[in-house]
Amino acid sequence: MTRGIRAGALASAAAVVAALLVLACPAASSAAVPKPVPMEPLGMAVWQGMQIMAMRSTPVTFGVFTGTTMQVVKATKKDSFHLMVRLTDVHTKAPIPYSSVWATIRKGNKVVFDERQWPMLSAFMGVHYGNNVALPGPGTYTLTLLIGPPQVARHPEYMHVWLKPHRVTFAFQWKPTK
Ligand SMILES: [Cu+2]
Repeated sequence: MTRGIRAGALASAAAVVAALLVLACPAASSAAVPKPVPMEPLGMAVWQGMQIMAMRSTPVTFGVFTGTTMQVVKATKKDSFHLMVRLTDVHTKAPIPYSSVWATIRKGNKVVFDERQWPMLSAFMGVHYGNNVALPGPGTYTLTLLIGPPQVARHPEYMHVWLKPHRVTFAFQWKPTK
């Protein structure tokens, strides 16, 4: 276990160096990189060393690439926010890809949103699972996230964790901005 953590610390240090390199690279600061979007946390939980962080930002237009075509999903006036779920290793802070995230939002007992979160790339956000969400109005909601086990080959340190689907629920407030 100690070995895994030490290796994790090394990976983390390497990630910091890589991030600094990206920041120092002039190409990375071109107009193609979007401006940071203000984000608000909706909830956070830890599952077997995986941090599950739900956040929202203003709705965004995104593209879903199928391998041959780019399907553009436009942000509409009906959208309340862009829901982002970030899965990271609590020890190394490395993002965890190859998982699946399903989001269900309820107002009381009524389901108002029930959709897959797309595995998503963002220059500002990094690897996350996201989708735009339209809520019926202001109020208190509950967000349930169903996190699927990453279906991928794993190095030994990840062979005994995240083997069954895991559900977390957060309560949050929504008040539309005018
Ligand atoms: Cu996103």
